[in-house]
Order: sequence, then C-alpha cells, then structure tokens
Amino acid sequence: MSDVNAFANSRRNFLRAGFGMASGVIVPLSLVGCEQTDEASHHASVHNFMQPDLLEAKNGLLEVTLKASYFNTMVSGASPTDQYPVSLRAYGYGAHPASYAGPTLVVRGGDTLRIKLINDLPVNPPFLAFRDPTNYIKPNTTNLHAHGLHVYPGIYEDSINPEYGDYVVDPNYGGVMPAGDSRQYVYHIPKDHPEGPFYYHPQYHGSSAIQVASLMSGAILVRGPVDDLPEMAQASELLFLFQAPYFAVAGLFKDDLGVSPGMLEKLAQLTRHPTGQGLRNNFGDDAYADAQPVMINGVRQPTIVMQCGEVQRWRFINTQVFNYLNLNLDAHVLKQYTSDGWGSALYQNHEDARQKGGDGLLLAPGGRASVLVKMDKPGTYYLRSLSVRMSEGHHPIILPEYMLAKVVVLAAIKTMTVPQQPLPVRSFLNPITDEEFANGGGKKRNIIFRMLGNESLLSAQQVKTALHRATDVFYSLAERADDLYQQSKEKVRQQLPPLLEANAQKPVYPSSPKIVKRFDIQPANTLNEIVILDAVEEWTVFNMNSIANVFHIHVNPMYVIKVNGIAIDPYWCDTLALPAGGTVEYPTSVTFRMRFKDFCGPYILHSQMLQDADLGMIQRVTVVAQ
Ligand SMILES: [Cu+2]
Repeated sequence: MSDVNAFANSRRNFLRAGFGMASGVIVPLSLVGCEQTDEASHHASVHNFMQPDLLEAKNGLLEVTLKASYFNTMVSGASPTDQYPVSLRAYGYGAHPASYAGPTLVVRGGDTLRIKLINDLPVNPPFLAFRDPTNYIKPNTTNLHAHGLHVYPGIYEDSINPEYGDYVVDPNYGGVMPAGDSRQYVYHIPKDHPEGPFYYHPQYHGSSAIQVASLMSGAILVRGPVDDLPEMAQASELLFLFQAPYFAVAGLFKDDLGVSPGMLEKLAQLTRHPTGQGLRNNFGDDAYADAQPVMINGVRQPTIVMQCGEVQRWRFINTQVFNYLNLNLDAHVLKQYTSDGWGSALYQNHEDARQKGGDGLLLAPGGRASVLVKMDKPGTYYLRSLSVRMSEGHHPIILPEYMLAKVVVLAAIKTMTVPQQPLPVRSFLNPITDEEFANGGGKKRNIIFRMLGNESLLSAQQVKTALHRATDVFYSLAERADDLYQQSKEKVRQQLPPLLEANAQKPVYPSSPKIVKRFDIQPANTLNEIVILDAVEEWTVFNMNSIANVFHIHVNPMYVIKVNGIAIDPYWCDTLALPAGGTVEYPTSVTFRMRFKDFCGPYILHSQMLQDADLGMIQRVTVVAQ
C-alpha cells in the first residue's frame, strides 16, 4: 500500500506527542501469495465473531424500545479460560432480554430515530453520598445520550408527554427512574448528516461511569454516499464494540469495598483501579502489568475467518471508560476512512507498527473509527492493541499489548478491491478557514483539565465518624424527599406543559421541585459556556495532568488544528485524546474550531473517562439564538 499521505504522517506525530511505546512482540511477516497453500486451510477455523442485532430504519423511521436491567452472565478474566459469574447493567430491546450490547441502530440522513428507554433496574439504594462522596448517588437512575450525533439537545415541548432530544442535563432529581419509569427520545437526523459510526450510552451525571463500565452501550450507524459505493456495499461489515466491564472479583483486591463478586456498585471500583479488575494494586512496580481484558461484542478473542483477497469494513467503537486502544493488524493495513463518525476523502493507512514505532490506530474511550482491511496473504493474524503509555511520572501507567481477535485468512481466493480515493465527504465537513472563523465572531475559549487530590474524600468513605453518622440522618431525610418527589412526578409532568413557552424549538429546563431543592447536592453543570447560534469559535483544551485524558463535546464535532500549539493537518472528530505529560506550568493542549450549527439548547462537554466526568470534569454548554 503506497497511498500513505501527509495527513497520516502528521497525525502519527500528533499521537507521538502524547503516547510512547513499550517494546512489542516481533513476529516475522509471512510473504506468501494467495495462490500458495497455507497452514490455516489445514485446520478447521471456526468463525465465532458475534455481532449485536442490527435494526434498520424503514421509510424514514426506526423505532425501538430499549430496556435497562441487570444481566447475569459469565465473563472472562485475565485468562480467557477463567470465567466469572457477573451481574451487570445492560440493555435489552423489544422482547429481547438484556445482553452484552444494545442493538445496532442503522439510519440515514433525514431519518427519524425514536428510542423509548425503559428503566427496569431495581430501585436505588439509600443515599450514601457522604461516605461514597463521589457524586455517585443514584446508580440505577439513567438516561440516554447519542454520542457524536449532530442532533437537537433539548426537550420537544409540543406534546403533553415531553419527548426528549439528546438531552443529558438532567438535574439531580431528574433522569429516568428505576423500576419501570420511561422516557421517549427522538433524534431527527439532519439530511446532510455525515455517515459513520456513532454510539449510544447513559449519561446521567454521577452514574454514567458505573453504567457504561457495565455493558450499557450500543452502536448507531449513519449511512450515506460512502456506504453506497459498490466496493463498500460488497464488503462484509463487522462491528466491534470493545468492552471491558468492571466487576468485583473475590480476593483480587485488598479492599473490595463490600461489593459482592460479579457486581459493579461503587464508583471507587473504577477510580481505584482505573485500568480494570485484573490489577493487583495501583502503585507497585508491576502495576498495570495486566490490564483489563477486552471483549468484542461479549466474546473474548473471537476468530474472524476471511478469504484471501477479501475486503471487509470494520467499525470500531471503544466503549471502555478509561483504557485507550492502539489498534494494529499483523502484516496488514488498517485503511481508516472515518475518525469517530466523521469521514475523510483520503485513507489514513495504519500499517503494521510493531517494528515501526508502535503507533497504531489510537482510540480513546468513546472514540470510533471505520477501516477497510484487505487480506492479501493466507495465514493467521491478530488484531492487537499495542502497548499504550497512559501517563508520565514515577509510576507511569503503561497498558500492555494484548490480542483482541484472531483473523484466519484461507487460501480460497476472493477478488475484491477497496474504493479509490477521494471518497465522498459531506460539505458539513468542509474545513473551517481563518476567514470563516473571523466572520463567525472569532471568539476563543480555554478549557482546563486539572485533577485535584481526593484523599479526604477517600478517607471519608472508609472511616465512619460521628459526623458521618449525623450525615446518615441527613441523607435519610433526603431519601424521603426523593421518594416524595417520585410520587408526585406525574403531577409535576402534568404541570410542565403550561409552563413552557410557545416556540417549539426552544430548549426547556424543568424547574426544580421545591421539596428536593435543598438536597440537590450535585455540583454538575454549574459552569456554563454560553455560545451564540451560528458562531464559529476556537477552543484550546489544556491538560494539566501527567495522565492522558479525553475531551468530548456533544452535538457539534471539532475541527482539530493544533496540538501543543503546533499546527497539524486538520481533521474532524468528537472525542479527542489529550496528550499525557502535562503539568500546571506546562500543560499539554489541543486546539480546535467548531461551528455551533442548527441547534439551540443545553448540552455538555466533559471527560469521556466517565469516572472523571462523574467526579466533576464536566461543564454545561448552552447555545442560544441571537
Ligand atoms: Cu457524547
């Protein structure tokens, strides 16, 4: 493959700014051609690549009911043969019970996606906010977010029962309550919406990490012109939801926080062991030597069987809440044509990087990509995540290389080709020039990611003092107030429509019922960036932490132009890897431009390391009409 372009090179340099590489396993490359007999054909290779059910819009509409509940199953640990019984939060749909992933929802520009979310999780445990003081208040209250989609973020007020857009600024007393509450979401996909992989998951502030780090996620595929190319249409499409659910394993931790084996019930399970349950401790020299094993659509290390010369299109979604992926395919090229859900005219070619610096296709948590693979040599290959250096400092977090899937290429020949460049790209993704930026107001903003110590919070969780006993009383009062609110919720709903203004496109902020106002201890959404509709702005996100992080903003994608102040070949994304190695004096940074197009309303920017978002790395954005 010779069409490596300057775009690809500069992107690799960008990643190198933040991520080093530990030594990889070196495997000699097979150089046999398709016509030769290969070893693989002598062995029975079983294709066991499982995929979530795929639901496609018909006549402009896709209507689905998602149901959140516990899901009891077995999940592999550090060794694929170790099986642990787990009980984790997950989605079912229609009459289908909860499973490893929600269904894949397929739409095109102009379609309407209607999702009714039913919350069948059990009622929330009593408030323990002070002793688990991490905003982890209602682990079983939920909502829904369509990650990356360019859609309306407010509430549609022109119905008796409000219908929700991509609305995620639920206040502390809001959300979709457990034990049977429901909410109707409606996403009107704009006609010119770029085609690519998107992602749905809960985003209720305080419990987003605990729910997403279970199994609550699924894919949304927006299709368009690039999918209609004959070579694309002929290629089999595989969806990869990379998952590493967290759960307690008896005896693995010194401190299991009182959580039963197989369960994920405490935010501290995520914050103390961010890379996953395979860890012994956070601070020893061998820390992070054995990161969380990754499943693909619920299967550990599945086998994909292909024919020689076959082209497939693979859609990658990293549903993990902390661990990056550094994707690499042995002896073959990952030809990337979307970054997150945003297409490019030219392929970014990721060749086998094991002997060439170790920079594969980097996927931050929440990050997505579309690639084409053409398998031109029979044999057995691995899709791997190469080593990733997640932080600098005395005890850097280095995720080890591991094998994600096996690809067996048979000798039988299938002649296929990849589409020629340039690929069709929507005008929505036209570059944002200096002129457009100036004409759009030219406003610049800075966002700072900085972690503060939480030692006092941790000790508060471990030691029950008289003060904490007193707060128990306080919180039992809060709980009663919450119950009262639940009971009067229907009444509140009935009172809501008359309060709303006439303009159907205007966002709605339900006012807080008085009874719970004083207990609204959640500091979410208190910072607010106000943006004028149709503004074009330039933002720089600074990372003052030695650890890498992930910046994500809803509704409008980012046009990335600089890394650490140095211009790069620009590209579009919605989930942005912030380089590691920052300090307060010398933060790392990424600069992007954004068009605030089409939609007014409230939404959020936050760390896609969702435990950080739940701890407060989150701000509200409100777009208002001029
Ligand atoms: Cu999102």
